Amino acid sequence: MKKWIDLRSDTVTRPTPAMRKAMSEAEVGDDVFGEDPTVNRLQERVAQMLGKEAALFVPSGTMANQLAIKSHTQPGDEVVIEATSHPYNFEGGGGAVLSGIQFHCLKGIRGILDASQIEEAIRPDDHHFPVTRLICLENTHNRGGGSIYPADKMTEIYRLATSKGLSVHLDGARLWNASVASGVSPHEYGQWADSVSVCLSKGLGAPIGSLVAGSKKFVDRVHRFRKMFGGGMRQVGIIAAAGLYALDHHLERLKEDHQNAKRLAVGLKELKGVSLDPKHVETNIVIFDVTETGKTGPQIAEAMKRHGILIHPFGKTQIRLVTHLDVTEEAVETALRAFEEVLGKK
Ligand code: TLP
Repeated sequence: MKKWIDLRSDTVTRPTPAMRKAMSEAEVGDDVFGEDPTVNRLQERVAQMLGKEAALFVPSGTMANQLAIKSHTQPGDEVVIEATSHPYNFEGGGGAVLSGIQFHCLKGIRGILDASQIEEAIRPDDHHFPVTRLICLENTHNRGGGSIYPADKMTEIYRLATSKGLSVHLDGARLWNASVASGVSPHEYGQWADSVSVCLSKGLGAPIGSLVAGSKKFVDRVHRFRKMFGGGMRQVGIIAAAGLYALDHHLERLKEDHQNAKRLAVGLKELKGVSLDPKHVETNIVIFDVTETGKTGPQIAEAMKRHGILIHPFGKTQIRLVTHLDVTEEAVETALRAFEEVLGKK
């Protein structure tokens, strides 16, 4: 099998031999009956890490977000969200189909919103308008280039939500990256949201799995909808074990991914037609503009593939690179040399 350097996403990691061993040794039971001890351990651990009463294991980040939206809202409600967010753009229109909600999109700076923008978007109490019910935030922000939500902004938004009787859901698919990079603990981030979804299958390197955390009452509602959406799984401790292993062994190392992303950004900046500011690279995602290279994103991706490197074009003008467990420092240097051959130096 060809050994690619795969920078398309941090979802492409393969479980390490030690992770596979932990999976094969997992104690399991029927989780639909609540009898899988490994799943229960993972749920308790993540709830505790996020400072929440409970957490529920679900198959994907998309299901985690959609369950949270469903559990917070009624059909016809409005959900305030950033225009480039994952739930609005990359979840197949699930908000409309599964919850019957409409999104009210606001343009952020690299995905980050300000409380004042949200305040303006909250609908007045008038029968003409939909009811504003929920605010969704994303930390780190994927399309924003792995940007970190500043703690003071999250505090302000949560204060605003509380004063207006709204709930806040945090899409924390990469909250681990935000936490390791900022030094703000998942517990602290958890205080500024009523519900939090986290993923084990991205930077942490587990093959499958996300969790939704919140109050006991909220998670009970999520549980009911998980059944309805067909997300109840049986001897799933075999997967939860990978998540527990990842929390023990792969959390602190995220710093290496952040250093590698920074190195990529600094190197790319020197290449012809590339436009990016390395100081915007805060975690493991690098997004850059290629308009001035004279080539499109897909053309560059094709050329890089010939060098054994996989990258993700965002339309014609942008490229996203994501560092992860399976991308070494050496692989970063190899990728930079290939980019230099494809694009040339400034
Ligand atoms: N993001 C994937 C793609 O869907 C774009 C990726 O490669 O980055 N929230 C955020 C912020 C995400 O980035 C993702 C996955 C999800 C939710 C959904 O997670 P999954 O893929 O487990 O459904």
